[in-house]
Amino acid sequence: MDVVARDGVAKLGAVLRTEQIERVLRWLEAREAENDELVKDLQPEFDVSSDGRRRLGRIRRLFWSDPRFWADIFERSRILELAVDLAGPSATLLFHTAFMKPSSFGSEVTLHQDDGVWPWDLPYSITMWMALTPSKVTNGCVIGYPGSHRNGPIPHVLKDGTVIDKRTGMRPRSWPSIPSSRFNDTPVPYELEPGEAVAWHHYFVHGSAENHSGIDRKGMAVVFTDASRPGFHRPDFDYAGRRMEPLSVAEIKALARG
Ligand SMILES: O=C(O)CCC(=O)C(=O)O
Repeated sequence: MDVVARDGVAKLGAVLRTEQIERVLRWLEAREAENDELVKDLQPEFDVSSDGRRRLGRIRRLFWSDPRFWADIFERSRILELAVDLAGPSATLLFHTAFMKPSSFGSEVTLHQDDGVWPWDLPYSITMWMALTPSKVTNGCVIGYPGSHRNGPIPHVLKDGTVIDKRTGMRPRSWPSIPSSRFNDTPVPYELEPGEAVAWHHYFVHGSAENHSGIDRKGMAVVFTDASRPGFHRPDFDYAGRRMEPLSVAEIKALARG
């Protein structure tokens, strides 16, 4: 897609239908209701309020935890068609993560390039982020800097200022990020209605603010890589040391057909 090549980011319009959004929200609510032992496999991160209330902030590996459910959602929505449009016919699913940002105490996602927080080099990848609730400035929508992908990788640092070198194997205790002082202007907000999506390049600098509103801001991100690019090496293990199972669009369609 030309806009992603030019700006590093593009709004995609509606990707999920109302019925699909409702099914996905129910699936996520079921995970929220599960005990820690069941949800552990989804590598959860929690947000905690000042008075000690705890809610899911992020869960990973959604597709691989329930392939038939997700293959059906992907095939009946515009996800697969857009993946091929944006990453080419060799589009391969690497990650599927829900970002739950609960009302009142949903935490910030600090500025980063997706490439900067991945422990591998992927020659070309795109992230498609889909809103499951209204996603607005008031409840912490995705924000970013159009054009920030043009100069390639930017050094990422940990909270203590340590610069991350992904080639030495990255398992940082805190999430690496790009200091906001690097930018003179304020980031652009990407406000979305439920079902709408925004896609970005792996060098696009983005993040999101805390959610102090009374409305949850739920969204999910899928990352597709172009497995046909020279230099592509299939990643073996994810952040948690778990074996990865990248899936081509054809494999996802086959799963949907059962
Ligand atoms: O959901 C968010 O607030 C941020 C998502 C994000 O940074 C990502 O998908 O890389």
